[in-house]
Amino acid sequence: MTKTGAQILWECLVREGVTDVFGYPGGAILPAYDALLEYPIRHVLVRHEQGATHMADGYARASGRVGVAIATSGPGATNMVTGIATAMMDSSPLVCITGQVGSRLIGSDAFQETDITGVTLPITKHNYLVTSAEQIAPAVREAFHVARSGRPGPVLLDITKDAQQSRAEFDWDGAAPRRATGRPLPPLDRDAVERAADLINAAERPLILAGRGVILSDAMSLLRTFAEHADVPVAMTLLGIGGFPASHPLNLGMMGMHGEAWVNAAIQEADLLLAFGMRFDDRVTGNLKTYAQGARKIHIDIDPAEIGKNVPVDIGIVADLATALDALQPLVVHQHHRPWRQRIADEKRDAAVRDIKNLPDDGHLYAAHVVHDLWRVTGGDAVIVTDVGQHQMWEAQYYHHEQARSLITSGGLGTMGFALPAAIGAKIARPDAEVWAVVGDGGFQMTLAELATIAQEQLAINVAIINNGYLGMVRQWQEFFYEKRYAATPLHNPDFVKLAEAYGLTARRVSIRRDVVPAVEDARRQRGAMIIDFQVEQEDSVYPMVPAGADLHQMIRRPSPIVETALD
Ligand SMILES: Cc1cc2nc3c(=O)[nH]c(=O)nc-3n(C[C@H](O)[C@H](O)[C@H](O)COP(=O)(O)OP(=O)(O)OC[C@H]3O[C@@H](n4cnc5c(N)ncnc54)[C@H](O)[C@@H]3O)c2cc1C
Ligand SMILES: Cc1ncc(C[n+]2csc(CCOP(=O)(O)OP(=O)(O)O)c2C)c(N)n1
Ligand SMILES: [Mg+2]
Repeated sequence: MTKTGAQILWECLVREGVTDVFGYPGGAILPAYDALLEYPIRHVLVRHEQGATHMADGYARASGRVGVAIATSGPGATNMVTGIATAMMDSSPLVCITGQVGSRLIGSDAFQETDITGVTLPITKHNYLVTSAEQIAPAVREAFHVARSGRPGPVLLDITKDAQQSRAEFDWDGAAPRRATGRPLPPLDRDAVERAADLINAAERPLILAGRGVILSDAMSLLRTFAEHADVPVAMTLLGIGGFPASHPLNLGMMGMHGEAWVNAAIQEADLLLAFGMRFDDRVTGNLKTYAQGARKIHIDIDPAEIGKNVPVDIGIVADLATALDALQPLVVHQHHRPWRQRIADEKRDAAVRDIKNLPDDGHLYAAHVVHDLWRVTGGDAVIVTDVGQHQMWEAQYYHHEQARSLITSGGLGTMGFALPAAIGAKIARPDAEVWAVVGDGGFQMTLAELATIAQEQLAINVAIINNGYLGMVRQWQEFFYEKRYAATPLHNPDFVKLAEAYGLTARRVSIRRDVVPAVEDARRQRGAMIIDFQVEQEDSVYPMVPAGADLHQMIRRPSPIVETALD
């Protein structure tokens, strides 16, 4: 039976298990939109195509399924670029579908023509220009395969208008991906696994560096068994948070630029680092020349390009983490590292004195208090989607995540504007989850048009705006490294409560500490969305901090005793 290319597109999406897509229509994708009405797929109409890609990304990160975004050619497609690059940096599986001008018009500067496969070449795992209806089914099937296999990532399908309109034979089975896509994984290197076990068994000060690969590999319980068996403390990257329960006695917290001081000290003192599904980002290592000089290093990663890329390692194992841990576990002896764990615990004590959440209520509202109370009230079980900046780091420090996929944040690209749309995607993927967007006053304004999407779709998403009146993270750099010359960082904000109300959403303002818990509880009781404008201390900074490129152990610590307000 023949179908139009547009029908084949949706038919394939349904068969790939797609139930929700995020998009925005226009001329070159109109045939696909027309056919959409015949298929059981929920289409979420966004307010900007960047929002569609972040929603698809939030959907993928929250659920592990492939997220789908759809847009027209030209400006619709280019508006997707930031979202695609965001997904690429954090290995998020997306299929982005764009309409393209008619195949005979390609190259003629036709209306709304952009070479989007050219534009997105470096920021997609793979992309396709599809110019006939016959090519659609094989391209869609391969796109899904590529997006979700190996190290996941975004794939773009650019489909010409005539390919959507013309008819072709639909053959699902005949369209199965044929050629081996990407480099197939080599067989597990058993010799390397044995050598790794020897190093682990001999180590006195071992440390696990758990990254996003733990979550992508679904290796949470294997990691836990391994860490307990070998008695190895676990530090996490920003994107690894949730891969190991925060309340577990072996959990140390986050490493890196804004990681915990005792974690970075432990990395510098360790005699063995076990890097599991993390890529030694520069926010994680600081100065590479002085990074963990006394430690042997074992790196397990699914992507061979990551082994030895930034940090030379003694043993590199290219494998899915779960497979590698399965093989490693029986070779590792059960042991205890009490003196090592005690050493780290001693370091922790000093940090507690400097911890702002222990400051008695002095009338000021600190962002750390807001996040800490949000964690207490939600019991650590909410899905928190953060934007980028100081609030993102305070969330990582003060919200203690027990579950994988419960922190969704843009790590590699650090895309402001990510949180609000990504929270929409997360809520649609997991309607029963409690979803909070924790956003800065700056980043919120980059994509706040999606409040209309929340209202139209009647989504019960709570939004905590950490409103410090500044592009806070940049202000902090100006304070520390540019002599407090606050060029272009103070923000004159609109009334966020009135703004949310204009979208038909419930909103309130909180500016003192004792109002935080009632506001969070109220938001949880509400049936719909709630936007809370938390007016926090304006000139607080995120501590500790490793200045970019500095040695990991040379952190700027919060001045102790803690006294730092805008009034001082
Ligand atoms: C303002 C700001 C500040 C930041 N500060 C910090 C900080 O202080 N500390 C910090 O940690 N980060 C920080 N980041 C985030 C940082 O930039 C990186 O995004 C983050 O460190 C990357 O973590 P990752 O390597 O675990 O994840 P990814 O970058 O997602 O890498 C995952 C790795 O796992 C591998 N992998 C994927 N699937 C599998 C599998 N199945 N099996 C095995 N391996 C797999 C991949 O190949 C990849 O190498 C900050 C970001 C921002 C925006
Ligand atoms: C799209 C984009 N533009 C610029 C930046 C650089 N940047 C990183 S953090 C930050 C400030 C964020 O301010 P805000 O959203 O108010 O959050 P805060 O740091 O105050 O918590 C800026 C401008 C970025 N990460 N993303
Ligand atoms: Mg701000």
